[in-house]
Amino acid sequence: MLCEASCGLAVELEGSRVVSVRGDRDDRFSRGHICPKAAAIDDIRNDPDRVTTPLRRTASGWQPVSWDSAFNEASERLDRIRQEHGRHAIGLFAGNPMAHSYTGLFGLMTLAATLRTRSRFSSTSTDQLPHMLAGLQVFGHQLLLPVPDIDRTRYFLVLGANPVVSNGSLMTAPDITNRLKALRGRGGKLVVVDPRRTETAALADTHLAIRPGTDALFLAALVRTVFEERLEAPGRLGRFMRGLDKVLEAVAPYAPEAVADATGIAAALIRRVAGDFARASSAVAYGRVGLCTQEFGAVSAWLVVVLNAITGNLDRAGGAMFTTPAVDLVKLASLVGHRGSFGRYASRVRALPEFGGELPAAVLAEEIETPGQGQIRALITAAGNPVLSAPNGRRLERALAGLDFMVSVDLYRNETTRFAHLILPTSFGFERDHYDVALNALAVRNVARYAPALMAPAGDTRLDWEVFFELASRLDRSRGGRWLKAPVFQLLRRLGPRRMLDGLLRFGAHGLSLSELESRPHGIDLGPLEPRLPGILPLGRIELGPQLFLDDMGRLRRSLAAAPSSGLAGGLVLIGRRILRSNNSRMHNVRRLTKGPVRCTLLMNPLDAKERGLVQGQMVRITSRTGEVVAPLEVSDEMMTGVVSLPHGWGHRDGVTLGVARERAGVSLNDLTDEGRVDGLSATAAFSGVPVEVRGT
Ligand SMILES: Nc1nc2c(c(=O)[nH]1)N[C@H]1C(S)=C(S)[C@@H](COP(=O)(O)OP(=O)(O)OC[C@H]3O[C@@H](n4cnc5c(=O)[nH]c(N)nc54)[C@H](O)[C@@H]3O)O[C@H]1N2
Ligand SMILES: Nc1nc2c(c(=O)[nH]1)N[C@H]1C(S)=C(S)[C@@H](COP(=O)(O)OP(=O)(O)OC[C@H]3O[C@@H](n4cnc5c(=O)[nH]c(N)nc54)[C@H](O)[C@@H]3O)O[C@H]1N2
Ligand SMILES: [Mo]
Repeated sequence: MLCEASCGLAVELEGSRVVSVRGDRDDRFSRGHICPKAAAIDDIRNDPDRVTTPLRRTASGWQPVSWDSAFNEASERLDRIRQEHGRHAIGLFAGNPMAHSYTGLFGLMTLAATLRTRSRFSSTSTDQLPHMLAGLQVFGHQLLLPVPDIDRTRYFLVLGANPVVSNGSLMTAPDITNRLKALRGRGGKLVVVDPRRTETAALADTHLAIRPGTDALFLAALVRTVFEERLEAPGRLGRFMRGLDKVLEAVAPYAPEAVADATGIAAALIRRVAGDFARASSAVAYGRVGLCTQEFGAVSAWLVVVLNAITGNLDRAGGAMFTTPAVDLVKLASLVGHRGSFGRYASRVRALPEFGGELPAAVLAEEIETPGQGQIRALITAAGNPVLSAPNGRRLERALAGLDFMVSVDLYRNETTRFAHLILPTSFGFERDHYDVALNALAVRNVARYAPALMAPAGDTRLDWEVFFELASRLDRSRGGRWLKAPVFQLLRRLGPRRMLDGLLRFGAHGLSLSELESRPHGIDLGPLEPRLPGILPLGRIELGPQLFLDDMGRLRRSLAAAPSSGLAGGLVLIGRRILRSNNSRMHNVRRLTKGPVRCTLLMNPLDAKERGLVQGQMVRITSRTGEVVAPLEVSDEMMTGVVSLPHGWGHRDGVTLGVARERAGVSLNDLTDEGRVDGLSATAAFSGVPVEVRGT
């Protein structure tokens, strides 16, 4: 519902009032586990600051308006802008919560299809895009994302992820901590590669502190070492793999000795990890946000796949496996010939590449600001808060203020939606039924669970999909009803999301139905992950050395040549972190979660603090190319020297209606991140490794 672990909840109701939310002990997948965020679902639902009626921004403040007049105004103004400036003048930004609502996704797809704009954005390009690009290029589909089989592996190599806090990502695994403990309990090894000794690293056999942004060098050295020591053993899938020779050539410059200084990891350690990984009876490398959001994010994501593949750990128990989901989006998309896309066109101002019909979030501000044909003049945000979640939020904020028209489909008047002319408030949590189309397909076991809506949408709110559908229909109508004639939308309109879901379940590999799922509220365990290759490969082959990635290795070589020879050049670089009692920017108005110690602090190694004459608890000024913030300092040897960390999603500003969040507003990491720093291949925001200065105040 709001988190990727998708734990089963037991909700006790009195009428339509929620009395308690607990972990569902009978749940077939999560077995009773939950984290503090589960109980907060109902706090958000009942939050007095929540917007529960459509709001219109006027010269004299925000006024409630009827849905009909809101829809009329939105569709008329959007339509006028489209007529005057063309369809690309309307932008659409979809945030992370949409990935957690199947009905919302259906609605969003419909709206996007009606708008037919190139100015589409989402949190994908601040998150998992590198993995999707690797999936598209290597396996032939952007949604073919292998999941680490953590319950059976003997060696788990984690790069740039902190699942003990994040609850796992692109790896749906409730109660991850116990799963990691079980891995060690059966004699397996956990190795964590992270500039910070995280909560996950604290559970590991080995923590390797890596210089931010250098994972591609480290991974290339691992791959090279596997070849050099003749440990490569692709196994049964070898005959479907292409390009192994090109990979070998591409990693040639990266001997462990050549990357040790730049990565901060000793050559002997790199050799040991390569040897142990390749020799383990099963092993899996896994990288997440820290791996993706850096200047070599795509190459890093690709090398993770390569490492798993050449050691025979792709598609085998204990390795990197594909799920057999009850709703199979890959199969469905392949059926209509849709595998995903990359670089079909480029952004107008900076010429960064399209991915899956979207442009990178890093160009949103400039596309709004820069005059010319295709300039974005109107924006729809759908469950997104890019002012806090996209790089250089301050610039974006100024850009939003200059839009001709903006409409936000959201729960709150927050840092982003306060710039909207209209806020269209939607349902949340228990107010809508739930089947996790995306996350059941990324779970460490094959599972399926459906939860019915427990109550009607609060106040005058509507279901997300209804709002998107209505907006799409009105915009389409003014265009003569052309776009929504496509069979899939006709079907959606006729059947509604629930029956559509039922159809998808029946069409899926397990032939389930919605009524079957409804009769089993604790979910259905469809067993451990099974080998699926080559059967599900759209092109019948594994392209281990896609030209796109090979070409980008030239850039990596140049970065190595330019790297300071002794690791540190004296300056500090900034990375992000996540906090258990928080979820991006959207849970800070829940007192149950924000009480206790102040969590929006800058972490710094004691040596760096001493060198600057800084002490625990004092306020420090952090400056980057794009901005400056002041935050309390937390001195901690968790951090490697030369690296500081600030959590993202904070910095609740004036003009928002978030009473609780404002009490402890914190500062926004993305006032410091730089929209100019992107992964040179995928254009994912490179949040990691921003050069900063830190001084006392
Ligand atoms: N409690 C909580 N849970 C969440 C979220 C949340 O905000 N709060 N957000 C949800 C979302 S949207 C997602 S996508 C997932 C993300 O899930 P994860 O990726 O597991 O979460 P992060 O904590 O961002 O982990 C990234 C790690 O990368 C490290 N890192 C930073 N730069 C580098 C680098 O250059 N190299 C390496 N190797 N490591 C680096 C950071 O120190 C951090 O420990 O979490 C989800 N779950
Ligand atoms: N520096 C840095 N920046 C990052 C990251 C990082 O690690 N470091 N992580 C990135 C990642 S992984 C992600 S996914 C993005 C997340 O970025 P966003 O998706 O932009 O941010 P969220 O905080 O998840 O904001 C969600 C918005 O949706 C609203 N909302 C919540 N639930 C619903 C709902 O059910 N319906 C509707 N209509 N609205 C809803 C909330 O009020 C909020 O406005 O942030 C990215 N930004
Ligand atoms: Mo994310």
